[in-house]
Amino acid sequence: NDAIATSSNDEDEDPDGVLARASPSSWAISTGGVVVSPEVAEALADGRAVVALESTIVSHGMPYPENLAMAREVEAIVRARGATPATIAIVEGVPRVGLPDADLAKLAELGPRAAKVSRRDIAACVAAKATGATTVSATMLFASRVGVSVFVTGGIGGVHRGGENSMDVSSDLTEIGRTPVAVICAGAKSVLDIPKTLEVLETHGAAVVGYGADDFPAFFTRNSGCRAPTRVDTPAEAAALILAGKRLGLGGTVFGVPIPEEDEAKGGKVEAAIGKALREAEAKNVRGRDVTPFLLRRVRELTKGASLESNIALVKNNARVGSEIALALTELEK
Ligand code: PSU
Ligand code: MN
Repeated sequence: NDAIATSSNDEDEDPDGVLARASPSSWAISTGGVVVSPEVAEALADGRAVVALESTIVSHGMPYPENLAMAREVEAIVRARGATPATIAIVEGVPRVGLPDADLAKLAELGPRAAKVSRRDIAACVAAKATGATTVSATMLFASRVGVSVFVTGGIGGVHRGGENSMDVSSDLTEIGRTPVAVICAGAKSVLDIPKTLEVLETHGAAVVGYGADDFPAFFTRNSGCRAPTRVDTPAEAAALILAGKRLGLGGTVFGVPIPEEDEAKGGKVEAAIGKALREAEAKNVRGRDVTPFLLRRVRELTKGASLESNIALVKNNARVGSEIALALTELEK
């Protein structure tokens, strides 16, 4: 990969001193100031499968210590399938692709005290030398910069209910339209307006695919009542679609993988919690980037942790599917 120059500790190669801050010593660095771990850099150089992972799901999406256990398990699932995990975050102002475990643990412990960084917030976080967890949009951007094409997470952001008035539309949607990375997720939560989310994805030219499903899934439930425009059923089919988009210079793709049946939220319990959480957010006037973390936390509390179990189960499932898709893509790109 031409974008990545392997580091030596030569001062001329590192005029900004990024490498000096980026211990351990043998880091590789891309031209854009994005630091790639040696494990990920080697996998990319060898044309092996790499799976990007986000960090806002760790800091803001789940409580400590379940968040750390989930992040480590997901990395282990990716490795067990023969791919290389690349967790992405900004650590003391340095965007990192492939996070040392100590940094992952620190982000998990910081939780919502870490900055939540979407595309909009990247420059400010880097300039302040701050530590921030990357959302789907910022994670896609850094993955794409270093040549990682497949990214696994839980759910994407979308158009919030009432978004036609508040204009609260996640930057995840515009990012999927413009950045050539495949996002493997369980769809969008019904805290969001799913039909409007699909409309905005279309507006931005984002490819939307049901994976083994006709519907675009609704995170806790397998069906949203909204059909995905495309369906694939195998990793090879998914990889062929990703490759076609890459070759034509198109934007990204979102694959909606339904939550496994045995982990699906049952009996309307989560739906009731979502309704209550939405009313509370309205009453408390929660706005902007605080909305999604607030809703996730309240749904978890109101379901007494049942939503957290489903959430962890679906992320692990996405890691298995995403690894298979990444492996299939490397086969096609050989
Ligand atoms: N949905 C989840 N879990 C999450 C998020 C969304 O089920 O952790 C996070 C992701 O990082 C996503 C971000 O990119 O929230 C979207 O935030 P916003 O709605 O503020 O754009
Ligand atoms: Mn928002």
